[in-house]
Amino acid sequence: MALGNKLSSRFAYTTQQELTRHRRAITQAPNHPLPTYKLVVVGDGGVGKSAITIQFFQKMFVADYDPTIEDSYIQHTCVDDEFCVLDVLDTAGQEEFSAMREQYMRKGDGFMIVYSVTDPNSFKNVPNFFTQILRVKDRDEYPILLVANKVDLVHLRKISESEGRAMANRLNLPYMETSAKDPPQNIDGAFHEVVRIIRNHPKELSEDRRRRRPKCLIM
Ligand SMILES: Nc1nc2c(ncn2[C@@H]2O[C@H](COP(=O)(O)OP(=O)(O)OP(=O)(O)O)[C@@H](O)[C@H]2O)c(=O)[nH]1
Ligand SMILES: [Mg+2]
Repeated sequence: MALGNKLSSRFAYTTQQELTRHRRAITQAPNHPLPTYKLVVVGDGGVGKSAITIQFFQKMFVADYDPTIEDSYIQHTCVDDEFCVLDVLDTAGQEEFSAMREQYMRKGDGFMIVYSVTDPNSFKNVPNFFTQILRVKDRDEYPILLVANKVDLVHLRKISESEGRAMANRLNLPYMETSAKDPPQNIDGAFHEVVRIIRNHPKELSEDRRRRRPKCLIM
């Protein structure tokens, strides 16, 4: 038992060190060739933002509901034969944390607006998230994917695919249906699609990157 504890703490320490080194390597090396995409997952509380994110990063379904304050995940990934670093921010949907929204919206290169097909209120709130992102970014369009989650709950479904697509058309957004429950549906597909959408918006991305890059002062 004692040995087991010792071993696990040593391994945890080694893993933490490796993780820190790894994070530095992928986020701080100035000439690192891999592009980093910051994705922000937004939407009402309980729609499945954390379940989607954890299914993508850890390949497991979290059945319990534990409201998020803010969690972030980072990982190399390959989209259409090109490697990149995905840095995903899983945000709080609960109203009590809504004051933090503008702050995390400023950080995103691309967004997923998630609603649950079993929750009409979360669907009604989609335009609010959409307009808030555009306002914070001061743009009239931005890389955003509309995600209709929990499509496995066929008998509890209240928002049909055609209603979802009509909303996406109205806001001029691409649309995907997902389920985070095993077997997952379209989870990798949704994250990869946001990367594609960002890649197709080179101007927005390069402007944001330029703003974040430290300036070099020549004396
Ligand atoms: N059947 C089913 N349940 C899901 C799915 N996605 C999430 N859930 C469940 O819905 C509940 C809420 O999911 P979360 O991922 O915690 O929701 P959230 O959007 O992160 O909520 P906040 O952190 O409060 O904003 C949990 O019990 C999940 O297991 C899904 O695709 N299908
Ligand atoms: Mg959550």
